Amino acid sequence: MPTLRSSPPSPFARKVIMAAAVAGIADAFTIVPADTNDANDSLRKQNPLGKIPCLVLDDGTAIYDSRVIIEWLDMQAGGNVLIPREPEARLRALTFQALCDGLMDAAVVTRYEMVLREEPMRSARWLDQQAGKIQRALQAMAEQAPVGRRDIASVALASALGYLDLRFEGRWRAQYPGLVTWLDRFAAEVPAFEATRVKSPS
Ligand SMILES: N[C@@H](CCC(=O)N[C@@H](CS)C(=O)NCC(=O)O)C(=O)O
Repeated sequence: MPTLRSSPPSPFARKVIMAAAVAGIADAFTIVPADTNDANDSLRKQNPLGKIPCLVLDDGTAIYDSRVIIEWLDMQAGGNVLIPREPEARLRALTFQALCDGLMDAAVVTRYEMVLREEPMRSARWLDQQAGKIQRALQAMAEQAPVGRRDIASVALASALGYLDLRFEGRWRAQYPGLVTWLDRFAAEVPAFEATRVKSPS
């Protein structure tokens, strides 16, 4: 049985776990927790970048990053499930996923800067640059939020907004009521969203 090296707060891991559920193949892998800060964790042998999520197949082949794991899931589900086959829809969904991943990247490095560096060591310029990415991405998400079928675009959007709720106290909500409505609907339709929500963040 393939294993997913992962950790609950990771928005990229959550995206993969929700995508498996949306594709109807939640049992495609079992989850094996990984500690990205532990040099002795086998994760660094599986993924030289030491990042999660990382999917390890039965023959030991490691698949990363999350976008490639999504490709794998789509193949397992028979194709055209998470990633539309029709070229225009495919590029739109993948670009939207890149937008959501980019927001998550900016939010994750902001979190690292705040947690790992003492206040005087933090770079206000760097943090501003990340905040700008998050703001512009939210604006684009509000304008282009996916409608209709649940594919990687909607799963990625739910992961991104969920991470802002987890680490940034949901401050996005006041400015983007349309996205709040969108996320409420996603949560109602996709039980994996609530099932993967971190209840008591550390
Ligand atoms: N592009 C990667 C990003 C993954 C990522 O940034 N994962 C974070 C956790 S959310 C991580 O492993 N950080 C540990 C590190 O960078 O050493 C993906 O899509 O999987």
